[in-house]
Amino acid sequence: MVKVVFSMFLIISGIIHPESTFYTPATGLFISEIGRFNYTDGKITHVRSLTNPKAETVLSKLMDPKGITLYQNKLWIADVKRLLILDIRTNRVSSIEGKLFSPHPEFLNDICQVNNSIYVSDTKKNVVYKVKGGKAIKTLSIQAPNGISYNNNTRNTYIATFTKPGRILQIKGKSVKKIYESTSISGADGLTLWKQKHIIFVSGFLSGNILAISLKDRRIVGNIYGLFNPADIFFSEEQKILFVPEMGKNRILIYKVSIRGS
Ligand SMILES: [Ca+2]
Ligand SMILES: [Ca+2]
Repeated sequence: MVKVVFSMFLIISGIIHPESTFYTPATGLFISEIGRFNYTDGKITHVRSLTNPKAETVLSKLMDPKGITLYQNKLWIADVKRLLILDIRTNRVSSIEGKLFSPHPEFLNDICQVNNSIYVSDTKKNVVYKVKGGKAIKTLSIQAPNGISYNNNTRNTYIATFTKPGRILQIKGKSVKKIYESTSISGADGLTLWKQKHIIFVSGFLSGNILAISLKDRRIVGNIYGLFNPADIFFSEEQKILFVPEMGKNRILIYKVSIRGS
């Protein structure tokens, strides 16, 4: 039986209420920082190198930024009721404001690229939007959607729900299938794939843990316990590193991930 093993690699502290992480070896690590809730002190922090980590602010005066993703050299940021789009080469910023959403957004949470468009979950509105041509239109109705992740090999979209018990849904076209539901994960938040190994990682914001689940037989193949509000996790398949924004402890935990057995 396969077992996923996590070993601590690096801790980046002094990040105030981090929600989401995005990393590539070429760009380094981006982090969304909420700061204080309901104050416009949110920001995007960039850590260029993991071997010599220094936190630099690349965008400030946001409200409570959450999900981030890089698409076409632009960092897409879900900031409560609008999307911000930061060109990481020019630092130019544009936005898609709430009035361009149908229906009007309440609590935008996570973002991911699905083919040539961007999908955004809204945890309070119970919808997932599809962004195209500068507008965001409802594409799915789902209870409390939080983390969203796309597998471009299998064309499945995965959504974690911020519910008790937590759930993982698998979506293809208009078909929504519940593939995991358990009290061992509560308030599911981030979701990230290890495509090559058919493994999905999910964080429990309320249960304070991370599970690695096999997509083949839906068994738990690894876990991390004892976390304080882990939010939107990110797995770098190239580097086999898992990034965990531990919101309740104002830090990012970074683990090397390996697999035992077959
Ligand atoms: Ca804030
Ligand atoms: Ca989230």
